[in-house]
Order: sequence, then C-alpha cells, then structure tokens
Amino acid sequence: MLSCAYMTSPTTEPTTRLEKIDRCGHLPHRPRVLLGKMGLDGHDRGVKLIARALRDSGIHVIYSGLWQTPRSLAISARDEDADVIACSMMSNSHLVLVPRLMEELKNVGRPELTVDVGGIIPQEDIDTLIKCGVRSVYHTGTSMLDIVKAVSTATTEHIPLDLGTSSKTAMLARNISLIEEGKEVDAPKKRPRSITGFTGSPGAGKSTLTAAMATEAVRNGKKIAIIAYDPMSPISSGALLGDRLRVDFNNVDEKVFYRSLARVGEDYSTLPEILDLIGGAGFDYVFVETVGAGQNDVAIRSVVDKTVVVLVPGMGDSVQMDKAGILEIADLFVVNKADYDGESALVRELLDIASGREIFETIATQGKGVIELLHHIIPED
Ligand code: B12
Ligand SMILES: Nc1nc2c(ncn2[C@@H]2O[C@H](COP(=O)(O)OP(=O)(O)OP(=O)(O)O)[C@@H](O)[C@H]2O)c(=O)[nH]1
Ligand SMILES: [Mg+2]
Repeated sequence: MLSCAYMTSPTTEPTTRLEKIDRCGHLPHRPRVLLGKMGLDGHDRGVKLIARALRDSGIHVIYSGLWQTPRSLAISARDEDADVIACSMMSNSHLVLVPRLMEELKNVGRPELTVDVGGIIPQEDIDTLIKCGVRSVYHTGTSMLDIVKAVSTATTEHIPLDLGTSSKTAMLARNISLIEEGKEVDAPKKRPRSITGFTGSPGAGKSTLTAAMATEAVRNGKKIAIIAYDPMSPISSGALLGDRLRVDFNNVDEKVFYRSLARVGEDYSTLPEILDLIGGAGFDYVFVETVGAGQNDVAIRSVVDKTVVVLVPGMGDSVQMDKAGILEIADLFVVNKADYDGESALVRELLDIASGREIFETIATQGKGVIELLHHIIPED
C-alpha cells in the first residue's frame, strides 16, 4: 500500500533541496535562451551549470551543444525564436567569432536578436564586443541570479516580425511562438504533405533517429521540419530543451527547420495550427518527436498522419507486448539501439503482436537502417 506521506505530496513540491522557483512568471512569455558554445571550446561544465540554474528559475533553455559555428548558432536562435543568445566563450576566440555571429544574425533575418557574452573575456576586449552589437559582457564569478536577470530583461512581448527585415523562416518561428501564446496569426497555412510522429520511452533514441533521417533527407535534396517536445517542470515551469543537440546544423544548415517546445503532459492543442504554418512556409515533410512517452501516452496519434513507436531492447517481456496503449497506436515499429543485447528477442516478440505492421531495426548513432526507414516514411517521388 502507498504511504500517507507519498499520497499527500503535491506534484508542485520540489523533490530536491535545490531552490527551484519560477522567477519569470511575471514576464510576457516564458523566456527562451539559447546557450551557445562556438568554436573549438571544450569547456562545457560552466554552460551546464548555467543551463540548470536557468531551467530551475522557470526559463526554457535550448542547448545546441559544443563546436557551433556562428552560422549554426544564428540559425538555431532564429528557428527557436530565442529571446537571447547567451554565448559562453573560453577559448580566446571571441574577437573573431562574436562579430561573425552578429553578421550571421543579419543574414538569417534576425539582426536585432539580443546577444550576451560571458566567460574569459579580457577587460580591453569588452568595448570591441559592445561596438559590434553585443548587449552585455559577463565575467567569471557572475552569480546565477544575475544570469537569470540578464535573460529576464531580454524577454519582451512577442509581436509579429516585419517582412522587410525578417526572413520567411524567421517569421515562421515567431508565428509559432504567437500560436503557443494563444494569439492569432495571419500567415499562409497549409497542411504539410507528410507528418510523422515519433514516440517511445525517454532515451529510446527518438532525437538521434529523427536527426539522422533529416540529415539523409537533406542529402537527397529535401527540406525537413521537426517539432520536438521536451518536458516542462511542474515546479518552476522551466525546461531544458536538448533534442536539437542531435542535429549537426553545421552540416544541414537551413534545410532543417527545428523547433523545440516544452510541455507538461500530452498537450497537442496548438500542434495542428503549427503544422499548418509549417506547411504554409513551404515545408512538405514534418517529423514530430513526443516527450519521452509512457504506456498510456497515445494522444500524438490523432495529430499526425503516421505514428512510429521507437523501442529499445531489454525493456520488458512478452507480457508488455499484450498491454493496451502505446503499442496499439503504432503504424510501424522501430527497434533502435539494435547494437544492444536482446534485439532479436524484441523483434520476435513484436512480430507476435505486429499484425502486419512493419518492424525496422536501426542503430541511429551509426546511421544503420536509417535510409530504409526514411524511404518507407517518405517514398522517393
Ligand atoms: C575547469 C577548467 C577546465 C576543464 C574543463 C571541464 C569542462 N568540461 O568544462 C579542463 C581541465 C578539461 C580544461 C581544459 C582546458 N582549459 Co580550462 N579551465 C577550467 C577552469 C579552471 C574553470 C572553468 C569552469 O568550469 N568554471 C566554472 C564555470 C561555472 O564558470 P564559467 O564557465 O566561467 O562561467 C561563469 C562566468 O564566466 C559567467 N558566464 C559564462 N558564460 C556566460 C554567458 C552569459 C551570457 C552570461 C550572462 C554569463 C556567463 O557565468 C558563469 C557563472 O559565474 C578555467 C579557469 C577559471 N577559473 O575560469 C580554465 C580555463 C578556462 N582553461 C583554460 C585553458 C587554456 C584550457 C586548455 C586549452 C588547457 C590546455 N592547454 O589543454 C584546455 C582546453 C580544453 C578544450 N577542449 O577546450 C584557460 C583559458 C584561457 C583563455 N581563454 O584565455 C583558463 C581561463 C585557465 C587559465 N587561466 O589559463 N579546463
Ligand atoms: N548504442 C546506441 N545508442 C544510441 C542509439 N540511438 C541513440 N543512442 C544514444 O541514446 C541516448 C539518447 O538518445 P536520444 O536520441 O536523445 O533519445 P530520445 O529518445 O530522443 O530521448 P528523450 O528526448 O530524452 O526522450 C544518446 O546518448 C544517444 O547517443 C543507438 O542506436 N545505439
Ligand atoms: Mg529526444
């Protein structure tokens, strides 16, 4: 039987001693910050600490990973409609890379996007960075609360972007934000040709798989849009949006439009309109990645054309296969992490319940099985 203490514990109460408070509830929308590491800088410890502190303060943090180029960072900031790029520079390349970032922001249609820089920045370089358009420069020892404040002050009300200065994709990204805030959007709308949902348990490899498929599709001359959901904290309303990390934007550039969104539970109320905007902006093929799903999370099926359930070896036995829920909504199955033990047992058990639905085996990290899966989902014209 459940203990009384467990049963009376509200879901809004923090489970750790770390102070998790929504410090941003008063702002016009949830702040979205892109944490950027450009160039050959492997110092990722600081940026991870900053990411956690911001998340625990109610901010939506997008981390695009190490070794970004100025262009890939500018594309990420635009597509994610970030309020601010927080650039952490430790490799003494700030005087070269930061001005290039400002240039690329102009090239991708968001010249006015706020950029803050922190890390190891000599005093005498600050002026140069400010002159090239950086809002503020922060040093080692900056308190986490000051960093939260920096993000908060960059968060201003969203208004539709002006066609004169903004690219079509920048407008799409902003329109998605407006839809998320429940506002009306006046823009071309069209249901994309093919919308595929990818669902499955946390860590099954959904992002790696969609990233590998999108990269392959780009190689075949296509453009892909991806909407990726990650969990939002029920305590602080913050989120760490880490799915886009799996795509190498240095390689695919603008041919993949990637938007990360945070959710508590399965709320797809805005998705149909977002999909129509994506179609209206000229993307025919869309992948939607769900928040890591449980057995009962089946709502995605009603919004997409085709549902792919991603499974990994070693997560259960044949009894699991007969349970109602997520396995019933699959139009096709992917056994990812096929490099793990138990892969053939899982395929055998799936064959038992698949009733003719296809089963694909993939090793997403090595690109194995990805081409076959892509051709099944998006047949060549
Ligand atoms: C830990 C560390 C490492 C670890 C990194 C571990 C990791 N995974 O991150 C290891 C040992 C691997 C390492 C390696 C190297 N390091 Co090192 N490293 C450090 C050290 C000691 C601390 C960095 C750190 O984590 N600080 C803690 C975090 C929380 O702070 P932070 O990142 O600075 O962030 C704070 C502020 O800067 C600010 N901030 C940062 N970014 C942003 C962004 C915004 C928008 C805002 C608002 C604020 C903000 O807020 C944060 C909180 O206060 C520093 C020295 C120092 N005291 O800073 C040297 C240091 C950064 N390293 C240095 C060097 C040279 C190297 C190496 C090249 C050494 C070598 N020859 O091999 C390699 C390079 C590795 C690589 N691949 O890039 C130099 C850089 C010199 C420079 N740029 O001029 C430093 C300054 C040491 C020195 N004095 O020479 N390093
Ligand atoms: N060995 C192995 N690792 C994989 C494979 N696919 C993905 N991974 C790793 O599994 C981890 C999780 O991958 P993600 O793609 O983030 O998984 P996800 O399902 O998107 O995770 P959530 O979004 O958190 O639910 C990463 O460390 C990947 O590198 C695979 O085929 N084989
Ligand atoms: Mg993911």
